[in-house]
Amino acid sequence: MLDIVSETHDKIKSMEIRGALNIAIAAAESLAVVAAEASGNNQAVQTAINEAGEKLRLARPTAVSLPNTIDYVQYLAKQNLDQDERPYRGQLIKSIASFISEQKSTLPQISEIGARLIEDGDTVLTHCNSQTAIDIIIKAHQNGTQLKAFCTETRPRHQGYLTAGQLKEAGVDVTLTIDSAVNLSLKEHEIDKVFVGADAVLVTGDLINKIGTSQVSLAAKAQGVDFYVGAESIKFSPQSVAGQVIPIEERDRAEVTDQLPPEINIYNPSFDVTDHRNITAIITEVGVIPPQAAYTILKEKYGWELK
Ligand code: RI2
Repeated sequence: MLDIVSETHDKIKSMEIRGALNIAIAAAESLAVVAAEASGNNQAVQTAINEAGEKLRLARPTAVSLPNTIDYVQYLAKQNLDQDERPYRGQLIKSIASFISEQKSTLPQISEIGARLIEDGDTVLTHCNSQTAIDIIIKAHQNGTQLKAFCTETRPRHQGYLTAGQLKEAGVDVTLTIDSAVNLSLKEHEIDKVFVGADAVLVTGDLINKIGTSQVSLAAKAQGVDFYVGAESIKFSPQSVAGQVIPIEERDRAEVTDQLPPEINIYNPSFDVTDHRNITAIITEVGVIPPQAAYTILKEKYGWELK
């Protein structure tokens, strides 16, 4: 196994590389290196891609951008195996490169579309550290929309600190609050809209995202606050069409505390499921859709896989 594959696996697992889109891009980049460096004939290249993909797949279980990327590259590697070696390898590397640039282009497209949902005078709230949600808020600010932002601390890894820093750096008026103050913040600070990212969007339109997202959605629903999800199509789950359940990652107890004796049980789930009925709309690179239309995106983008 090439070093880059083990390194990428370890960086995703330890969350040095994190955020669902970043994970997808990093996996595709390391598979491109495998395609370029594997020795032997086309069959050997395909085997190397398959093995590397299976290793990367184990890094984290919940964000479907990772298996979607691996499945797609493995699908590409299966094509044209009977071609001469040079065109086969060249085409494979080129196709992975165009997949990567397509993924990179989705962020500006979503921020452009999402920013139109923020109006002058709005106060918005975001949870965790989603580049997609952050870019929507920053784009609205750059467009000249007068807005204020709230972000949650996001226990246990405090990824909200990163969000606060990124929004501040972009010149956004940002306030950080503790996770348990979301309900009060929505009311006391007259928050108009919530924007979050996605680790997986299911065929039902339900959302899997950082732990606490579902509670934010419940509070937003109770107070009539719009709840938007920014999600590239790479985060939609074709496996969910077949009824497959996405595992919720549980992480180390030390993320929560190392102050308690080991006989005290700790439950540290990294994600939760937000019911589609609490979601106003999902902002994708192909437009804003109601959560119930998730299957349309899946059919359009994953026809190759759903067949
Ligand atoms: P972007 C993150 O998971 C958060 O749950 C975030 O909302 C989601 O990925 C999407 O992130 P983690 O990797 O792709 O921090 O929008 O566990 O950056």
